[in-house]
Amino acid sequence: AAPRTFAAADLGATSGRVVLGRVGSDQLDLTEVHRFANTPVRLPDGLRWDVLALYQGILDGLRRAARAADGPPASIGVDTWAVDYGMLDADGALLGQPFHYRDSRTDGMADEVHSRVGPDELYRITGLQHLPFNTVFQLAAAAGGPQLAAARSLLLIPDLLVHWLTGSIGAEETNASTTGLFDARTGAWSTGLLDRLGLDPRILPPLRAPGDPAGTLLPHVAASTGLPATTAVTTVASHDTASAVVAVPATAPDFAYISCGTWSLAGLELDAPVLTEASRAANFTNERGIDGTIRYLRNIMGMWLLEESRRTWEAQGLPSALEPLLAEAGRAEPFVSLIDPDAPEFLAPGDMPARIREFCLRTGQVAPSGQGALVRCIMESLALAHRRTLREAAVLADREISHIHLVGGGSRNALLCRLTADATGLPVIAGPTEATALGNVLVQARSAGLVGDLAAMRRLVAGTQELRRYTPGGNAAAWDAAAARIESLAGGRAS
Ligand code: LFR
Repeated sequence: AAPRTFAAADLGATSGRVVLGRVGSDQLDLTEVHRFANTPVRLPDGLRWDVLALYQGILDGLRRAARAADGPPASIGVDTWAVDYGMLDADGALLGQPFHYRDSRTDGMADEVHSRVGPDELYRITGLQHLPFNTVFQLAAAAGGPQLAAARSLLLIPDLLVHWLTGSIGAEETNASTTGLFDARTGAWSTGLLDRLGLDPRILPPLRAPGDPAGTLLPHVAASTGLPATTAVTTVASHDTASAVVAVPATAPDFAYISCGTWSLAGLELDAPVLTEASRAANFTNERGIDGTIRYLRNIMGMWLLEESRRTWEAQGLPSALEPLLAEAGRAEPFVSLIDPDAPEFLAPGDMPARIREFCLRTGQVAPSGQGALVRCIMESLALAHRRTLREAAVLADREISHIHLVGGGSRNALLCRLTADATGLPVIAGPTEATALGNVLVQARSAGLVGDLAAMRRLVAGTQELRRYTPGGNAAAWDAAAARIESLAGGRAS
């Protein structure tokens, strides 16, 4: 078949972009046509996403896509981060700007939910790791309020954007699996759970799977973008992490992946969920991938720690450019200070360098003495978290890991890739950087008949994208000692 073009709207926590992907039998090229900032806004009642600006950014991108040299895209797919949602009232109007998952209104809400459904039972149903911002906890914060009472449908962010583009209503299943309202075994909404939590099941739209059609553009969208009104919108793996995992360039079965951006999502691809008590205790998640696969992984705080540190430094008038900071970190003395990146105090926006120094002092360590030392501390601590997470995943899922695919923006960070290879003792294959957009495009291309199954999609990525290999080196005994040290500091919480 002749190559065709697909548009991916891919929104991350700090920026959004519209990317055109050209796909042929041995071709997979991406061109970014538009990039825009994603700037959350703090209102008196909490931290919100500016979802109208994000939608406008997508429309601006589509307008450019309409004029692309290779012709307009055959279809469009939308992916974003998970768990967050907008609600529509009976007239289809958006009820308030969606909350940001880092907003503190969910504090204490897990206890509220657990008093109705215990954490162990919740895990046996949903298989979801405990994160304070899971949709189920956000809804507990909304309970009793006027907006939830007026809601007729709850749409996860990508589903909301698809609704605005097409008028159609649906819940894409990879993202639905992150809500805490979805049954990990059956792959359906857990109506039993909704009942017990006092949530009206009718607000949850029918599920749709990656690859399903999601409609065509509404007439005013076609008119304002210049795209034909017949342009299809295709359901993709709308959870960005699920799209990134699609584009992991694995060609052998015994791989682990780390999707590394604002978060590091480290884990395995499985055929069936692991819902054991040990898995719950280790806080592993069973999120859905495409084609019924399970993304068995844990969230690690990721590059957020560095992004927030740089934001703080910039505000303080200190150097904040990425490359020089990483170079300085590369020269800094190893294993001076270590943190548990997943300590709860690192979740909310704020002065990350101060919080990191406090963590070190509180745990009887030296506080990092300068910017290079602090970045070194973040990078080594992330590498150790990668090691801990993947080793635990292998045990809990009873699988061998022979190599790691590190994809996403973090794959450009050579220091982190090298430290991850050294810490784990496993080769790291870094890239593609744009895994999420590639996964988005590939699922659309598959629906159009241009590429075959998941293995074929991955072969296409492996054969066309630039990858870098990091062979483990360094001092293995020093990494073992550092791993033991951080485990004792975290008091087992990070074990
Ligand atoms: C990554 C991600 C994670 C999810 C977090 C919050 O962008 O989607 O998978 O846990 O953001 O939604």
